[in-house]
Amino acid sequence: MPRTALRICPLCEATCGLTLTVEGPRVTGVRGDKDDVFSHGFICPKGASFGAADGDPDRLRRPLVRKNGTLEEASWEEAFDAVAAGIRPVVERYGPHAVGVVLGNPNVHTMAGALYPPLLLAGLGTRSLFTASTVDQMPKHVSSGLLFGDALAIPVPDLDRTDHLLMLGANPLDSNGSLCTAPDFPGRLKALRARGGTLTVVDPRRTRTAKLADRHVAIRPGTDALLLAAMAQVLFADGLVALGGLAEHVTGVGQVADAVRDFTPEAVAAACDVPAATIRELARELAAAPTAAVYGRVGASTVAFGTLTCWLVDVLNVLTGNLDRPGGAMFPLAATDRAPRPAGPGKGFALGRWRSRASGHPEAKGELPIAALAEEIDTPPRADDGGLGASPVRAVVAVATNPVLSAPDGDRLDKALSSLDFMVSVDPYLNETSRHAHVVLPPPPPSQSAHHDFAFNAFAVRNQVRYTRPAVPLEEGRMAETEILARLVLAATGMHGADPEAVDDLAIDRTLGKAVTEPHARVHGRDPKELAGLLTGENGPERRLDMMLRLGPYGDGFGADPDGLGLRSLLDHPHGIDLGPLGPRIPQLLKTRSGRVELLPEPIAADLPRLARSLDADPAAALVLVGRRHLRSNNSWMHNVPALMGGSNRCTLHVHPEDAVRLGLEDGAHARVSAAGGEIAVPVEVTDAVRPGVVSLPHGWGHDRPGTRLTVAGADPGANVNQLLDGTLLDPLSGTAVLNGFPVALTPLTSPPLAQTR
Ligand SMILES: Nc1nc2c(c(=O)[nH]1)N[C@H]1C(S)=C(S)[C@@H](COP(=O)(O)OP(=O)(O)OC[C@H]3O[C@@H](n4cnc5c(=O)[nH]c(N)nc54)[C@H](O)[C@@H]3O)O[C@H]1N2
Ligand SMILES: Nc1nc2c(c(=O)[nH]1)N[C@H]1C(S)=C(S)[C@@H](COP(=O)(O)OP(=O)(O)OC[C@H]3O[C@@H](n4cnc5c(=O)[nH]c(N)nc54)[C@H](O)[C@@H]3O)O[C@H]1N2
Ligand code: SF4
Ligand SMILES: [Mo]
Repeated sequence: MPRTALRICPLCEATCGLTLTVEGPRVTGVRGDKDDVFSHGFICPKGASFGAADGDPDRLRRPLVRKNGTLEEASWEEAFDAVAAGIRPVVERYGPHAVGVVLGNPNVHTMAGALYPPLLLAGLGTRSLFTASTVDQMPKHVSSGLLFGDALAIPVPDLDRTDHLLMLGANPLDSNGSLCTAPDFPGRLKALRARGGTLTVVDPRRTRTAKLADRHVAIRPGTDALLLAAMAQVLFADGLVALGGLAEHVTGVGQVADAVRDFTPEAVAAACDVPAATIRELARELAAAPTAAVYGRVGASTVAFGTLTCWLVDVLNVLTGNLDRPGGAMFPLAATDRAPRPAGPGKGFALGRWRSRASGHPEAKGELPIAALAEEIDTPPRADDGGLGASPVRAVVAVATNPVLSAPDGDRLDKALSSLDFMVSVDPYLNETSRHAHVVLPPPPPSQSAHHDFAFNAFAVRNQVRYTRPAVPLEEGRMAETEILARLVLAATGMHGADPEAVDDLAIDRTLGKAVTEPHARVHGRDPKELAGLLTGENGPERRLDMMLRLGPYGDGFGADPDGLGLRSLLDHPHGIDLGPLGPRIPQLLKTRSGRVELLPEPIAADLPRLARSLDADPAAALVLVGRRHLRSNNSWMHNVPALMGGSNRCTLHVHPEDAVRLGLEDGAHARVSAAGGEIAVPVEVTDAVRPGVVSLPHGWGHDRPGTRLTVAGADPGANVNQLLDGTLLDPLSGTAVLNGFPVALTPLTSPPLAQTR
């Protein structure tokens, strides 16, 4: 008999509630959960294929262990024995930093990914951490760290109440939103316009989002920082700066005025290819709107001036008095966040506490650039020590990551990974990256995992909380991903064989032990053992969720507020609990040394001359490439779901008709694209959806490497855009790869390539 079960969708940041139809172990139907307190029944085509993705026959069911060079199915016991035997000797011989930890995007979509990697890193003591953040949002973390003293304090547009939204480098109609969790983003944008608000989209492509907007500004890629600096200049010059209630909590406004003085609209217009009059209008509209929010995403982040752009986004929010007020850019408060502490100075945010070995890249938020992972493996030991010891990375722990496709220069990384002493991948697929592992530990499909959004509730446009237990019981022979990661922590840190619940107990002891010492905490002075004994839940992860909820801002404080939240409340409300619209959080949220918003932090000021120098370049000289996402895609790992493939979801190069004529390229024919890191051959699609001088290619393709098990993806592999990059082009403050707006050259190919040139 079919039954239904609820599951929060893990396939993008919108976190829609799904109602699954389940027959035996299979998900046979998917609908939007109309009772979900946040998504109200919304579902997109990707969510609708949850069942197909969940039941993909290529998903691994058993661990794989390399024996005599080939990966073979093995028992879990054998697999973890191999992990312990592989990692410990590397730690003992070369030191902890010789173990690289690589964490990919799906970690923010699983409970396991939120709960265990911090323990793995602490237990290993390694500083060799590489994550998807440095091909994504690290510039925003750095900007927030410097401005607010907290790299995780990222304001989101108050989408449902704002009168004016200025969006740069984001295409939520296809991505469904990012660092702005909002189920039915398209509907919310339509509602904004229906209530008389305005939407401006800045994007070199006329995206589906741009088509919905009141105004589309087709900027030249990589120049948003100039545009935003000029808008700030106009606000100062026209006397439009009005911080409102924020004024007493902000320092450095005068310094920002000085810093942007020369970035007049006239000075930047040619570089941005946006008329000076338009830039003035954008600034004046922003200042005049009753409430407004500036929001930038991937196209404003993975660019040469990523951190400056992200900083300027919030500078404009501050200067117009829109930061932290309803209808502006606000800070969510998630149920598992730490309860707000009293306002006052904090520890601030430091950059560059250690450096990568090969190129000396400074760490940011404890991470090294993932673009430098290959060279951290293949560069010989050196005496020059930036704080990581002399040894290169010799072992890799990879969780939910496919950097061979998602990071620059996959060919070099491919070789580097195959040279490691040891590699373990926690991944459901044997793909371009996991094929190099000595051990592959496959998590169960999402229907068999519990879910709570530790990450995305902190970026949600409405405060709410939801939890779903596994929709389908764990199949025989499978292991929950939480248990896989707990055992991995034990195996990697010299405690192989201990009870995995010990890992959760350790986390609980540490957190409660600290909480009871904090003077403002509601559990101050209580006995941590007593508190631990009060926790409920069927397993370690549930008890940890219960603990975080009870200590959190809406929690019961372990009895202090009997009406407050705990795990029990979530189980009693399977469609979630609405915690209301976003509220002001300044000054309590600020953790800078001054206790204020520090509007012109020193590292930002030091990077501004580089921005000024960019004005000297000939803006029209180069043809540049930008990315794009398709509604039915998800980075590199969903090309194996037949229902999502085909149609317009293809790896084609968008070329403007004028450029096509100039370069002799024809629609449907192939072109060779070359750049610093290599060259690829791709079919051309001539379209005026890209502006002249810009071509666009999606990422996550290039499924043509041997030794993978991706039947559907392998049949239509596409080409890996990141092969065009050599890994040296980074935003210097954040170590984030420049994936948008880098120069390329195109030549027509007379016949389609037989195989990709690598
Ligand atoms: N050129 C270019 N490159 C880009 C981008 C771009 O815009 N342009 N975007 C960048 C961005 S924003 C990101 S976030 C990165 C993403 O890059 P990655 O972090 O590498 O993420 P994915 O490519 O999505 O690969 C995810 C891996 O996790 C596995 N996986 C899926 N579900 C689970 C699960 O439940 N548990 C575990 N353990 N594993 C799972 C998949 O099989 C796959 O191997 O790519 C970046 N690369
Ligand atoms: N369907 C689908 N949804 C996804 C994903 C997916 O792969 N597929 N990936 C998920 C992930 S990991 C993330 S991080 C989010 C990303 O979410 P978004 O940031 O909304 O995603 P993108 O579609 O990459 O939008 C970036 C836009 O920036 C534009 N752009 C490029 N360069 C510039 C520039 O210099 N200036 C300006 N102003 N614009 C520029 C591009 O043309 C593009 O339209 O999406 C998530 N959701
Ligand atoms: S919008 Fe995102 S979360 Fe919602 S159904 Fe689609 S993929 Fe899932
Ligand atoms: Mo991302």
